Amino acid sequence: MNKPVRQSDASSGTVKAISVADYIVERLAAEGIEHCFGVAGDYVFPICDAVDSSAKVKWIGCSNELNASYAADGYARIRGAAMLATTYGVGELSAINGVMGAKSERSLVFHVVGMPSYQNQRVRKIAHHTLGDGVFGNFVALSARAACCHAVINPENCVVEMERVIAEARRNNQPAYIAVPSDYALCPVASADVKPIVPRSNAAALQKAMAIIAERLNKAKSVVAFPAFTVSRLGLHKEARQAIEALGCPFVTTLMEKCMIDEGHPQFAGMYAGATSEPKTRQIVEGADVVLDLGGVNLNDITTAAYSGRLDLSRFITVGLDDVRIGDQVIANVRLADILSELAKLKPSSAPYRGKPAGLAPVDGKPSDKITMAALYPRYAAFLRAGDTVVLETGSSSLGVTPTILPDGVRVEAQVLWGSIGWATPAAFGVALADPSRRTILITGEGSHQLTANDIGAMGRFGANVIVFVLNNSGYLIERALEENPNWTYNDLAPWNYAELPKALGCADWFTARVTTLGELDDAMKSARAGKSGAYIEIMGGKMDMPPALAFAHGQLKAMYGDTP
Ligand SMILES: Cc1ncc(C[n+]2csc(CCOP(=O)(O)OP(=O)(O)O)c2C)c(N)n1
Ligand SMILES: [Mg+2]
Repeated sequence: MNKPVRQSDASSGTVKAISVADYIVERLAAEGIEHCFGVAGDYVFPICDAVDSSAKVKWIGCSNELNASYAADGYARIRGAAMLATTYGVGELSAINGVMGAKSERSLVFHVVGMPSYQNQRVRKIAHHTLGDGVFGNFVALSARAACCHAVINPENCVVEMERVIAEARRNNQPAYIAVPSDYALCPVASADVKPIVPRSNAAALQKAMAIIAERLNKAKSVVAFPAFTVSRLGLHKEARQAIEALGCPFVTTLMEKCMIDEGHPQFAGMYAGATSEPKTRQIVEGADVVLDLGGVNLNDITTAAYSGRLDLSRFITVGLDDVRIGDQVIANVRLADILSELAKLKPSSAPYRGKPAGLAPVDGKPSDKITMAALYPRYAAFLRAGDTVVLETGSSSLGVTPTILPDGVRVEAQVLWGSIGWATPAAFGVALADPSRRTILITGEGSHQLTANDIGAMGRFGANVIVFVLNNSGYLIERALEENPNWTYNDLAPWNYAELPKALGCADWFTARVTTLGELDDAMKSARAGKSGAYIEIMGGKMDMPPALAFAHGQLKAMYGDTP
């Protein structure tokens, strides 16, 4: 693959080397990428042309680069990697929030940016999309910080640099930034004899790590497994489940790992969220002799319900993507996938844990009742089924859905740590394109949706048949709850007619509804499920009607933000 493929030019009968731009697209296609999200621009035309003429990668134009970066993040979570193409300065800077979010949440986005030509850079021409100072490195420095590695490509370094950044991005499962001057992009790529670098464990380090882990597990009176969101990003769901089944111990998840392993699994001991956990779950985690952290769980303010848990980190065995940490001892050069497969070979020392899987919450309320949050969340659980992928937005909805037990076979994606509102709408688009065999369900608040709703149009254009639920509760409810005073005007919004957006944005065949009663909601859910095209349901909720987890946070403001000094 790395030997530049030769293309024959039928008209002249000659054989010429593939261009840098074509090589980059081909090489990324070999990483399993079939779509490129982006916005065109002159400096990036060679990359756009290479995508448009590629038989392997399809151009997916988004309304803006921020949306494209979120869509690429969603795609990468399902496919393992995504491609994002933006133009110099103005384009790449708009994408930075989304790329940085992918870095934070460990999602592998290849961000390819077209730069002004080498010739113009060399003579410091004053060019558009610059500060007018003849300096061309300003934005490379910024975009590179949003990635875990970067390369500025020329025809000679292209083959080697692509292997380096691909390997490094895979090692960290984080974005790579690839900048290409527009004239270099059209040059023939120089061949180089390199092979893809696949990150592997060092055999001796793996053996050492496993010996220490096995000893700790054998001595422990109680073990709990904590599979982390990184397991999902690396597509290691099955391997993590097999490891946990071999160990026989209970496992818990935080809301970042919602449904990563079925919640109906007999070893599932509930969702851990500090003091808001079920008492039994809390006891299993906080009382465990060993907490086996598989992938590096992120114990932040959201996942620990305002740091309300009592976790003793000295009892943690943390298996990272590349190392294992036990107390102060670190064993480097071991890969998570290899540890999981070694753990799957262990034998449980006692009978496996068997929890009582909690059933779905009952669906209550009369058809004529107004929609309350107490009635809404069990309805989502009843609506969802195996084969659905739910994309959850930051806001009251995510705090309502995550504590609700969902059916087996449902996958959930949320941007809990980075928490940039507007993410979920384009991310759902990327998720839907990444795996059309599953149904993608977007659950968002209307305030978040206002940031990126324009790419509902792209969903329609590219046939992504997402079912969209928009909770319209007259503003930023989560923010109202996170303050003493819920009535600050900055938490109010322009009152859009959300249910009319799909039509205005070109989704002519979508089912749309605005629902105010439970009966209307139930009917709309049935119609959305029955249809093959996309669907868009605007749910009218109460201005201060919030799920219990948010009400809890409202009482914990000092713990979350610190006291007034
Ligand atoms: C990019 C960005 N800007 C601002 C915020 C702060 N913020 C967090 S949640 C939120 C409001 C969400 O409101 P909505 O989507 O309507 O959900 P609700 O809580 O009302 O259900 C805001 C503004 C953020 N997280 N990200
Ligand atoms: Mg709202």
